[in-house]
Amino acid sequence: LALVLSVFASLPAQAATTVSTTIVVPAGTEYDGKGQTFVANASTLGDGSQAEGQKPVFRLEAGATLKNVILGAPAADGVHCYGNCTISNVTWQDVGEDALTLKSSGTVNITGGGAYKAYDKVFQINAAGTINIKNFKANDIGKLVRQSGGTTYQVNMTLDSSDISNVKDSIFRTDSSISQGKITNTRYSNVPTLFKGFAPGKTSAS
Ligand code: ADA
Ligand code: CA
Ligand code: CA
Ligand code: CA
Repeated sequence: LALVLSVFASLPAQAATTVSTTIVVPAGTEYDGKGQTFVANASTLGDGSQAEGQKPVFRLEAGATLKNVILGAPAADGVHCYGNCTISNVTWQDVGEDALTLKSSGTVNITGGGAYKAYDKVFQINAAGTINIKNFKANDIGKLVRQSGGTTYQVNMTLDSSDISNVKDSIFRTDSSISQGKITNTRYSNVPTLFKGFAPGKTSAS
């Protein structure tokens, strides 16, 4: 057994795949990363700093699914969703400018996985829609979900059965009086504010 274990221990970890051109997941299809780690080519997609205008590592067209992916550093602008998308078991080890952006209206369902080391935002919502986050972990982040600053469309945000720690700002943040936030069955540690900017009656936590 010791010999078998030592042979496994000496195998190199699988190298990360460097993505130089955004991987497009066509409408209605599924991309299974099978647990591989992907990193951005810093000079073509972005260095994962707070500079705006970086490109995503993955672009999901309407109805696409991304699963079993690890994003390493740099992660540039992460994942962009154009309409409905499903994100399953995706881990951002070191969020870049942000982790995922809803670019056009739809529902984003995120199940499993996690996000770490986000200087500012994890999920950025740039269009009306819904984001449902379940069985997720986040640690060392600015905000978990941010509706684009100053926008007034409706975004419905839910967080369930998750574990959120070491947050600088808040879990859900909006400037829209019609957006809603709901948190259920979630553990927090060192989270100064759950909700920021919501109108009275638009939030609940249980
Ligand atoms: C900032 C910026 C927006 C948009 C957003 C994003 O909020 O003001 O214009 O670029 O980041 O999608 O990263
Ligand atoms: Ca940004
Ligand atoms: Ca980071
Ligand atoms: Ca961004």
